[in-house]
Amino acid sequence: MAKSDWTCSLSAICEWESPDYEPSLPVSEKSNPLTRDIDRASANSIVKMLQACDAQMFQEETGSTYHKLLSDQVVTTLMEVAKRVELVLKDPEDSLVILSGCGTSGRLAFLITSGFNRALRQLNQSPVYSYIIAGGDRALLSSQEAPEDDPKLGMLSLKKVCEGKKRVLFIGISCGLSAPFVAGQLDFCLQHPEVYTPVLVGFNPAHQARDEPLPGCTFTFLSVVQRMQELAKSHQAFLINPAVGPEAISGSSRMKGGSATKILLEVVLSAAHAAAFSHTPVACNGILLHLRAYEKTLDLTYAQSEIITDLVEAAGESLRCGRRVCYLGWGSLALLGLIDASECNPTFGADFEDVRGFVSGGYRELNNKEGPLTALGPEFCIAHEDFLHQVLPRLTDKDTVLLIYTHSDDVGKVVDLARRVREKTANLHAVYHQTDEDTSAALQQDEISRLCLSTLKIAWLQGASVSASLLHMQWELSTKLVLNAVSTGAHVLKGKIYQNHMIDVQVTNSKLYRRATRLLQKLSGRPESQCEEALLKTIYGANKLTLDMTTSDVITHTCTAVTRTKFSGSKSFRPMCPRDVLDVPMATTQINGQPNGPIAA
Ligand code: S6P
Repeated sequence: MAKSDWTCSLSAICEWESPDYEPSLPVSEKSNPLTRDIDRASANSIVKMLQACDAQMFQEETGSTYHKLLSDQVVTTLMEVAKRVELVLKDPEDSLVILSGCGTSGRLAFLITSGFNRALRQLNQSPVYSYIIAGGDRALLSSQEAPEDDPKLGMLSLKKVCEGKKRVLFIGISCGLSAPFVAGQLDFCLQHPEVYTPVLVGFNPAHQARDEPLPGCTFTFLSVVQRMQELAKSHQAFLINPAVGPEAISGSSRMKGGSATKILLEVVLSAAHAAAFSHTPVACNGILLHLRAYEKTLDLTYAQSEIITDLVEAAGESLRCGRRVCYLGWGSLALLGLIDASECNPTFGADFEDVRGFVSGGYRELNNKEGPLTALGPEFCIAHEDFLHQVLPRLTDKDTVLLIYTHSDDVGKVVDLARRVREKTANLHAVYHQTDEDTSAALQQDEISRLCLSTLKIAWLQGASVSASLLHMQWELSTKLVLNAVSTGAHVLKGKIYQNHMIDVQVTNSKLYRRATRLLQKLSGRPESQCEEALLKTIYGANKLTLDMTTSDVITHTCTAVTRTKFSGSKSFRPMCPRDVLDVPMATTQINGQPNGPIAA
């Protein structure tokens, strides 16, 4: 990066912390000054911007209003929560640790609980972790944004999972401190302190929690947080809410929000396991070392930014010409592929076939509560066999395929699949993690590299200080960063982002409804009431709004929005383009001058 660019980005790194920067928005909804021009950037610059945004997760506290990931206050709370988990691990009878969330937060709850239950089984201990995702298991693989708005559903699903339990540590994840589903669960915990200890994970300061009334409830997310703050003084509730800076794509909490969730909860659960099973008491130093290991993960991953750029370019080209990107993965890395792919619909208005993930072993490997979901439709066919039957026959060089694996997977199987894909497309790439000492699969790896157009190989040091489980968690984070970059970068190149805002979004819950109204305001400069009116006209497909429409609540609006499809009649939804709803020319010089082309027809 040229020196002048650095100077510019260094000020941009901290700009969002100024009290004058988008003051009405919580951190999780602010637009990141680093990515203001991401829509006009080359693949190479996109990757650099994502790297700079991710690095903000580990920015030191500057004495500003924001606590950061490495702040004393955050580390202390992580230790306290780890000790609570340790108690459950030592006396698991009638106890549970529950991780719950909506969208990406629920998917990460699943990923993390699966990994730590597996670790318990390996130690011949019974599993104590359970996950809840709004909308049930289908939400692990597809966009289900509406259940997020239902506090009662959250409460009922928590009650159901905890039937008969005497002690529950409940960890609610809501990156924006905003999901009513999670607020309902936390409220329930606060009403039953004899059983439940609530923990909230999110990435806004407490006062920025959402204060919108919830239908049928006397509480808001903010009021729940305030009650928790009171109880936190006596360690009866815990708040883990460092600021990690605005997302690269405004509000896209699947990115840093998801990564930071994974980091924080793995740090907590790992410390608890070490204390319960390896005589290593929970200590500040251990927590900090683990956090720093994740910081190194970012460095090691982005050290490969040239190859990540190649992947973004290849995937972007596929999407631009209406073709697809496939992730073929093994083990938990494959799950990160499924998660990344599932997020492309709510973020970019993508069709499920645009970016699709497949896992070796299918639902057997996934081991989700509700079992195989294939009956729900092709979107839920996730095994490599499904790929071979449904996708492979139609693959061409215009499709991009990524193999995602580590040296501890069955590399022979990776070679077999690579050969079969190579017969149909040369556009094959590998994302591969290996320890520096391991050479066992060297020959097979050479063969894969020969078959692939590019190989992103990350070699990790496995010294005495790095356990196998830490290494695996680092591989997962690294894979998440690479896949987030590929899918985000590719959709940016396709023209699905305006400045750094999502513009092809279906307004399927109240958070998205509010965000859409704000975006219209920002881009048109018109008053809020006029923008909301324009949005409603689009939702109801009406030139004139009836009294019924204007007096309905937001949930009714979003339920109607769910039924709307794109006017083009294409498989996916119509871009929520401000030009369509306001009928005013947007900053057209910027849009039309882009290499990415116009944002909406
Ligand atoms: C965000 C993703 C969404 C969120 C969900 C929960 O990129 O598309 O599905 O994960 O809305 O958000 P939160 O703030 O409660 O974690």
